Amino acid sequence: MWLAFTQAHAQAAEKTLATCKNKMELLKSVTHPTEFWALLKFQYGGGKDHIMPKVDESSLSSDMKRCLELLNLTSRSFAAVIQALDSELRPAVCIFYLVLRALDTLEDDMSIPVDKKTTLLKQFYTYLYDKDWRFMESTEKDKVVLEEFQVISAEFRQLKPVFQDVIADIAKKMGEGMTKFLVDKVGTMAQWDEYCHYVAGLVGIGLSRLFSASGLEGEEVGKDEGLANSLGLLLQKTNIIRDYLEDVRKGREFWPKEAWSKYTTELTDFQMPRNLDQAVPCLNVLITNALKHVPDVLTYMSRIRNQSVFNFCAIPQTMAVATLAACYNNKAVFSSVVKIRKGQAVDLMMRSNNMVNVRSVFFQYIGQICTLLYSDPTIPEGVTTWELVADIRAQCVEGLGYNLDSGSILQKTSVQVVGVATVIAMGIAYYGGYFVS
Ligand code: D3A
Repeated sequence: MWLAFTQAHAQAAEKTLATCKNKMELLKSVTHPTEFWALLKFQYGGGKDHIMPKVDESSLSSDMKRCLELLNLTSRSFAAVIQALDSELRPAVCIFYLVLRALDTLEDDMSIPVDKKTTLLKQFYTYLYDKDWRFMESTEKDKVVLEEFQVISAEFRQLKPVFQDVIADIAKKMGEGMTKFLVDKVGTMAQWDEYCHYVAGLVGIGLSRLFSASGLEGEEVGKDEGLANSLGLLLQKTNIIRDYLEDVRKGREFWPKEAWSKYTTELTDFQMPRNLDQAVPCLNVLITNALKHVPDVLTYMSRIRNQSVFNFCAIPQTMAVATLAACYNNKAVFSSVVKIRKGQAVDLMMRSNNMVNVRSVFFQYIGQICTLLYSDPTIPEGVTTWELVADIRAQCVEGLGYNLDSGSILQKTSVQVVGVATVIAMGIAYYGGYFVS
């Protein structure tokens, strides 16, 4: 009774807090009409239920229910997107996510000596078949996934063998790969790609294989590892760029030395206001490098046929491109964490539902970088960025023209004319000397 009373109060307090938070978010977006409208539609117009439908959990085993709770504990927003996947994929992706979260928690835990951690990471995939394995010594925020690993591994063993094989194979390769970067930091740009491949590219590859194995996507999606890898690299590089401050404060370095050593002798120096003139060009170089994965992402997304898989893949990608646009040439990366507004995030979620909308999101946010470059020709490293963003925008527009379902020649032609005109204008501005690094 007492418990019920306090639980009811806690729930009421949580609801009130959430309502206040929602109102605050609405206020933040009040000067951005599209976002304001998106927030209203999402909260009150059924948008939320459309993207994140409520799932009936009554038929699930108690272990699976606990896995869903763990998923919600470790990533509330992502949990909703995973639960919106069609039923064949939902449990497999949920377990894959928790297994990866456990591996990641081991990798991040600085309290585990390197020798012990190396063994744990390399052996990790075998623990999926060991009903007794769990790890009680972690000091990390998400340690619960290691402490309750028996529940996760029990559900793993309930999955279809084809799903089990994909998850175990990726966990094996990822654990092995992570050990290469336990002592040595990321040096060259090639090593940056290699590190991001182990921690996120392999996720893209594994998920793509799960999509195909479920029958919801064709074989091609699971077989093209290059494209799937690019999805992971764009996400991981975006996180690494955005989280500069948080990481250096925790004594971690994920920015590649080959890039930052051209501007400073210590990566930590970028935090100091007097070094911003060196920090920002390096930031721009890394963002340009991350944006190189965008063409692959567009090709990958254009192959996805199932609506729930499409939303699941597109939401993180549109958010990543919006984050990169917010970080570009932005000194704030070195003094705080640059985040997109909730209104913006909701607008992105609602527009991550088909290829035409995804292309228009990419076009818009890459356009934000173009506008910056256009308005300030002295932006450091701007010329290389310019060449790339012009290409990406052309690809977005080209795709838009050919994917318009209504198919009127006039419509397609007008989109192409606007696209070509934009690219020509960019070219004239560039070669006319408006952009100098
Ligand atoms: C590359 O992995 C994919 C993917 O490949 C085909 C498809 C969808 C999602 C992911 C990927 C992912 O997305 C998250 C991520 C970043 C780095 C690794 N991952 C990852 C780990 C495990 C799985 C899938 Cl199963 C992106 C992410 O975590 N977020 C946080 C929540 C955000 C979206 C981005 C949503 C929000 O509301 O803020």
